[in-house]
Amino acid sequence: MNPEYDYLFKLLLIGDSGVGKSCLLLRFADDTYTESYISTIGVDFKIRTIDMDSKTVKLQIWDTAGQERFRTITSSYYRGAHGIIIVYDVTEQESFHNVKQWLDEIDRYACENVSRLLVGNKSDLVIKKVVDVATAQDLASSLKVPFLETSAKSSDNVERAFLTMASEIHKRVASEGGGMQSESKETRAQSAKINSAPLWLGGDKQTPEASNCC
Ligand SMILES: Nc1nc2c(ncn2[C@@H]2O[C@H](COP(=O)(O)OP(=O)(O)OP(=O)(O)O)[C@@H](O)[C@H]2O)c(=O)[nH]1
Ligand SMILES: [Mg+2]
Repeated sequence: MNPEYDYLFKLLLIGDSGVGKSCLLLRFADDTYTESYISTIGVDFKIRTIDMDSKTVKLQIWDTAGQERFRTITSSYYRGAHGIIIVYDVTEQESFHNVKQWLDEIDRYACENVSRLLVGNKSDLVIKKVVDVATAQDLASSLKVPFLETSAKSSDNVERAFLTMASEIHKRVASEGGGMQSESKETRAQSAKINSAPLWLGGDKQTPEASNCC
């Protein structure tokens, strides 16, 4: 046995369409960025392995479509997630307003002890900014959720956001006394399905079972 990692953490990115979820993942996993907007269809994922406290942590990061029509597919990924990042766009008030609805989705579909992180993306668009830091911080504090503003475009805080999430999960795992060291059969099956068909269309019977709680 020669495991490539000590921990496998499954993260999920959620939030309104166009807030920059895919760009954040692209920046974190591949250190690239594109201005062109290709809306995510269903779900996709990327992997990045990091070192944390002398441990190798494999982050399997699921990127979901923000569009309403994919909600049935995307909600089936909540339950397997150890951490969920809720993203809004600092230049779109509506996307911040909808954070509460995304949190309700987490309450409905995710594990009770899932780690959460609030992220306000597009912080580089200073002039167009309409959601101020203090308002977002107040919401995050009231929810006891860590909060960061990021820019997938400039890279600002992107690394920090994902590492904060990983660290939160690590702390929780340590306090709970273990778990997550190995990839479950279900995860492998789920990954294999996505690998063979990275872009999903709605109503597909391949939607993974939502039974395996993190
Ligand atoms: N200025 C700026 N633009 C960004 C940033 N992040 C993303 N964008 C732009 O916002 C648009 C949407 O980005 P995506 O990452 O595709 O948005 P998404 O949240 O994945 O959208 P869905 O897949 O439809 O849910 C693209 O045109 C990006 O170039 C950022 O940090 N700054
Ligand atoms: Mg996307």
